[in-house]
Amino acid sequence: MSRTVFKGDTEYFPGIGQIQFEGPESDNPLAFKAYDRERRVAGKTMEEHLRFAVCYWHNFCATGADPFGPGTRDQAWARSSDPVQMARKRMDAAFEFCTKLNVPFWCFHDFDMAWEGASIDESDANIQTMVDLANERQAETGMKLLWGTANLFSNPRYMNGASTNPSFDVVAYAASQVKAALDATVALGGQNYVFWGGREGYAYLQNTDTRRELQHLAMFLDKAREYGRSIGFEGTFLIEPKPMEPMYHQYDFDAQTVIGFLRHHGLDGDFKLNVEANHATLAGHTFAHDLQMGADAGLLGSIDANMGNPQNGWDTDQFPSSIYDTVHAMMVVLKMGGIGSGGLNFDAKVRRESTDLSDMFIAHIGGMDCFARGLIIADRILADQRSSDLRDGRYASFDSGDGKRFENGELSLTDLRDIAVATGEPELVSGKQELYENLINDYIVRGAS
Ligand code: XUL
Ligand code: CO
Repeated sequence: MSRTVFKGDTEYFPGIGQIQFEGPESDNPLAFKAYDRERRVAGKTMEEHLRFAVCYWHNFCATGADPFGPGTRDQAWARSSDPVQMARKRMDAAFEFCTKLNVPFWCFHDFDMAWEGASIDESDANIQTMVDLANERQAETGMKLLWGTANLFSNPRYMNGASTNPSFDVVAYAASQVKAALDATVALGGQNYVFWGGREGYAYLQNTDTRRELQHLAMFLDKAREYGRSIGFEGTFLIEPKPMEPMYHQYDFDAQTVIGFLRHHGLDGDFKLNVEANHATLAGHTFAHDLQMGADAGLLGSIDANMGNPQNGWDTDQFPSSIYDTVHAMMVVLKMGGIGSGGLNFDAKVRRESTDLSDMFIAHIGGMDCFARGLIIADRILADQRSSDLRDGRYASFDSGDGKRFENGELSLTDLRDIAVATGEPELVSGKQELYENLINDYIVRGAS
């Protein structure tokens, strides 16, 4: 279903209509070359597979400021000294942008959608005002909420963490924000709720009781789950791993760390992972690695789609432009049977130097086409018998006989020794990595038409 383009009092992206699919031969920078919403791939439309979302913070709040200089973007919706007016304009700009791009979903933090008041009650009222407006906008346009979250990292009170803060007062304050953000997410029909533990970690080990902080984190998540379920939230809670930045060391380091934590604390029935590409690479993994760890555990819930810069280790949050990476990502997603109620949220920002309003469209179109190509190519690779033979064939010795008995736990260490003695030196079997790499490149070069 197509979204109705939102028309407010002001048009914030004049001269740009709803983005259309024009195909691979088009040279129109404001058209999709590969993302054809209704095209069916592996039994579903592209829109159903990819479930794209636009994020509020990088597009409608950030200005392009960096530690060395101020913002570079001239955004008409940000020209107001009154926070109420500004929040309303921002929401109009967001719904105009999302519906012109024709993505099905959006995502927000409490205080990028609304603004923080002088007290908790005031903040809650501000959020309520914006939730009411967002509900109207969703009804008018057909947009849906992929997830909501609370910003528990920007306010100075969270400098030592939110739920892992050494001060109980801060933990309680963080809870007030999560409660309001959960209420907002439910009111907007959000399908997921995200926890990114930005400052849940530490800067210095000797002044930190890591054991206690991790217990507090688990307790906090448990209470959020309890509250969410009590108000009728039926969606998935998501933890977004990231190893560092802003903290020196963050607790939700990577997919495997979070999986172990969730299982240890009995949270894995309600919580899954929101894997972000640039966070996986910051942890020293590939994007596909963290996706695979999540998928193997049955805990891959959603994706923050972006990419880092290979020349440095920062979280540069660039738009995905590597087809090689999206092919590998979509192979994981297709093999696990789809992303479920999650989606692909572009947690990405245009470069500080990209100052035209149209650059936001161009960036999203590029990211969407990149994942659409990844989807089509991944589906073709998986349909090629050689790709499964290459992998499954390597484990064939476990499919029957003693290998199968080992998998079933029927062989002791002594049994294994006896088998080794009888068999002698194992044969060397090639891993065929280069053959697999060539196969993938062959499909990438053939394109996604
Ligand atoms: C920060 C980040 C966040 C989360 C939501 O690196 O990725 O924007 O996605 O808090
Ligand atoms: Co993110």
